[in-house]
Amino acid sequence: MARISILGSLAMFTVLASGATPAVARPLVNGSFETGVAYSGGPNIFSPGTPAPWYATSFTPDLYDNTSADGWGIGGIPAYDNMFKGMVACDGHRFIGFAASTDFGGINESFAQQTAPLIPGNQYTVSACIAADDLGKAIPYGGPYYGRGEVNVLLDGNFIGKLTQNTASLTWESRSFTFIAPASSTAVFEFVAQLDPFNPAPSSYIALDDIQITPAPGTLALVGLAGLVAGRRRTRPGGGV
Ligand SMILES: [Ca+2]
Repeated sequence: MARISILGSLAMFTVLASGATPAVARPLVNGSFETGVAYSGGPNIFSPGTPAPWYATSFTPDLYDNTSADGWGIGGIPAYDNMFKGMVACDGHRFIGFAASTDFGGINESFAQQTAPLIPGNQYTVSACIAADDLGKAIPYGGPYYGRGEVNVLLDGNFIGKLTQNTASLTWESRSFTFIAPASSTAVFEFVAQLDPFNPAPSSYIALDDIQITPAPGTLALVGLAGLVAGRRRTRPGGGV
């Protein structure tokens, strides 16, 4: 009986693991900003350029579009002294730019998205391409931006991790961190521009692209196996299965 039970458990485990595949799909969408209208009336620095399901949560993040079809082109933002001029998207042809500045009393531009539900207790990795234009541009618009700022990532308003600052100007670099999904969450992820933590002129204009939230490989399998072990332990006192 015991042998049959173990085999049955393994079979059930396999079914659970394969049947639950859709639940571990990546919850975030449009993390590369490739789809959706950013500027219905043409690029405007006073309007947020966050294509759905992204939305701005503070001031007006800017969308860049290397095709110039919907956003600031490869020439950069003219009013910002050609901010990110010549910058090719890290992935696809669009990316977002946003600022942290000591000007205007201090601003931290930000944007957010409510993703598909998270699985409580599961580990996820947040990753992105990050870049900074630290050439001292956009003086009338919160500049000059000399910093290489960071990006704080919030889940439901709570800090879960940081995309750390660049080590070079105008260069895409990969950043990531992991977090454990809480027991309860509305799955609202917010990305908030931060000042350069080390530069005495800390105002920073930062770009992000290819944002991904990826379930950790094997996390579900571990959860399933733990559940089966717990289940077997519970059955033992009941009489020999
Ligand atoms: Ca992109």
